[in-house]
Amino acid sequence: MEHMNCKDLIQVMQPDGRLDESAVIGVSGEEMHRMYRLMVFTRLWNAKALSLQRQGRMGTLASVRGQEAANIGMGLALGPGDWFCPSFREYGAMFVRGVMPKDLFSFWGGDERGARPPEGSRVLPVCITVGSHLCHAVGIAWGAKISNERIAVLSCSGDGSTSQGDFHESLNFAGVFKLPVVFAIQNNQWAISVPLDRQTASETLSEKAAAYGIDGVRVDGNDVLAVYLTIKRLLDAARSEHRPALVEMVTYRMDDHTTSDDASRYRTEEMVSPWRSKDPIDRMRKYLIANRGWNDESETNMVSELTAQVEQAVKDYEAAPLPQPTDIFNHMYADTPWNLAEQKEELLRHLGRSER
Ligand SMILES: Cc1ncc(C[n+]2csc(CCOP(=O)(O)OP(=O)(O)O)c2C)c(N)n1
Ligand SMILES: [Mg+2]
Repeated sequence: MEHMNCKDLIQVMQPDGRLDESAVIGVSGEEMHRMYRLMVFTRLWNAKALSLQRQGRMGTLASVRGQEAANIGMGLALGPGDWFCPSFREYGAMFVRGVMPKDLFSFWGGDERGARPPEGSRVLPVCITVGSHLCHAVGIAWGAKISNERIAVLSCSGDGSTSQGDFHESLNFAGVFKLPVVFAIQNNQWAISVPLDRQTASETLSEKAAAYGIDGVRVDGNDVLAVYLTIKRLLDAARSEHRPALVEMVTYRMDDHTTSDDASRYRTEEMVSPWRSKDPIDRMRKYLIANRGWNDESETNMVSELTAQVEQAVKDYEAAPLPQPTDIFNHMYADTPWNLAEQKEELLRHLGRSER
């Protein structure tokens, strides 16, 4: 792996479930089952969230279907003291890190309280502003280096983020100051309706690392083991040698950009169908069936157990008292400026007259 060209694709499990066992020494069967379980949970949570949105029980959602391996591989690769800086399509990684499934329903339900990762989880809130959190990741990494804290920071953003100034500034700064940060890119081939070939003229995203003097690695993003092993290695190097890196995870966005989008207006079934056979969950299931004693019964039991967990999260989300309309004035400033205070008062008066 060490001597690979940054454009080469790292893969350890093929789409049919065949595994290069020599590449995964040190990963136990139990860990593989856990990876599979977490990917399935993420898919079930996502399907439920889409359904809630369609029923008017939740707001907009950016579906993660097809990207579960990239999510879970990242989440599991993090060390206990490391920070994770997500954008908006990383629920699986956030769950691994301790973010509650009910809280992400709340977040996409427009409730501010769902935006707060648990204390100590070392996860930043969902970041909708494309690429801006890469600067935060760099800031955390710089702080850790200055205070001699032996941790690494992992950011995750999309292929679209690589066209943002923030991406350039962050990678440049990390390279110059030799910061313990790994920039993971979920290259799902689309930024809403913009395909990758309109995003960049580079052959790969990983090769962009060369411009910043940092390591660039390209990995099969639908291969959970490859993602996990690669990012773990990069985070170890970031932590112990202050060696920043860029890792491109090659995957595919199987659904619309969000529930507000209709991808059939800009992409055809012929474009999507080759990716169906590369599904990250089917791949792991095939391997587990052939090699680790997985069967229909274990599958059924696991799915019903995980479905019950998702249903419980829906109950908890819907049982929470509704947020107040005046919440829109909170959380922005430590001290509310006079004009916002006035507007809040006005809204309260209005609510007093009409709805309450
Ligand atoms: C700074 C900024 N510009 C534009 C948008 C609108 N927007 C939301 S998601 C998105 C595309 C992001 O594509 P990519 O980075 O590939 O991530 P993906 O959605 O594919 O996961 C855009 C343009 C935004 N949220 N922030
Ligand atoms: Mg994208």
